[in-house]
Amino acid sequence: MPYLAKYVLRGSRLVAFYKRGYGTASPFVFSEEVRRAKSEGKPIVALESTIITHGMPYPQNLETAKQVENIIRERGAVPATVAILKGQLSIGLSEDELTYLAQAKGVVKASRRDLAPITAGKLDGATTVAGTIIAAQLADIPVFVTGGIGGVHRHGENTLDISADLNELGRSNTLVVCSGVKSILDIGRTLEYLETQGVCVCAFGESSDFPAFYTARSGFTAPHRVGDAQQAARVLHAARQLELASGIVVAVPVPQEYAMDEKIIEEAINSALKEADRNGTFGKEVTPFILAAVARATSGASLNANIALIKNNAKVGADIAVEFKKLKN
Ligand code: PSU
Ligand code: MN
Repeated sequence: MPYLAKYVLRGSRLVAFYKRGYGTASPFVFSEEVRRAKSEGKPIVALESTIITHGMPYPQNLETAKQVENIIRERGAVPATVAILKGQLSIGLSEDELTYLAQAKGVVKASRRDLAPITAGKLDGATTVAGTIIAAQLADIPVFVTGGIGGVHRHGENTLDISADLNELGRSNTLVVCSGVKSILDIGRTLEYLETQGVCVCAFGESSDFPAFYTARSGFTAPHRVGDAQQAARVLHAARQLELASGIVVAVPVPQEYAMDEKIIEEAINSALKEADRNGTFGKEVTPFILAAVARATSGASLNANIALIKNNAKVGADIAVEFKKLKN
């Protein structure tokens, strides 16, 4: 159920005061650009920040973050990168804030369980898919773009290493555009878990194949398919009318020219997983460790694929946000 909020300008930041909920102060601030977009009723696209701090090295992380934001603007929507800065949940970052985050040391990877301690401790936090969905829900931003979502890890049936992204998707009405899940994860079990959570998974485009991030096909078929942004927006609209309160994944395959060779990526992932095992890497460190090891093993080719797919996802997400706005009016 939406909060009833009264917005007040505090400096250059817009602060909301709630009539319901805990206390009266808003749990988040908008950037000036996002505040204006909100008041003008423009489409907004949420973006995560773990991909900046833990998913890509500097300076590619900063360049990509800025390019992704610009792609969204060019297509008629407004980007809202989410992060926690000195304990303040921030929806929309200035260029200075993005630059700071891309180089800052000690930024905490922020999933649902981490949000309160980061806020209370006035720390910097980079929101994961789960953390960003929570912010998008608070600020009523229906569309969110990222590269890949977390999932059930290989051997997750024993380790129980299952990303909180999946549960968050299950309890939010956000539409997340991504390129599927990486084959560092157990894709079959991830899809099963999403089904249990009631998440509507749609392949985007001509094919029903569920993409595997670096490659267009995972060998699994998505339960649904949307041909274009308008169709995706219609699914989002219908889900809201039905008050499902469970999320939607729109899985967009990596552009063909940047797709990686399946054998090469599989070998790189297998050796990265063994390295992680030898080092005793576990918990929240696993995903960032494997991403970096795979980038090293493929001499940066995986990073190029990652950059290409997130830019393409930004186009799709912006188009969905624009189409969804038309349906709402
Ligand atoms: N997959 C990627 N790049 C990423 C992540 C996943 O290809 O940067 C990040 C996202 O922020 C995602 C998080 O929400 O990792 C999942 O981490 P975990 O498995 O610890 O929940
Ligand atoms: Mn995990």
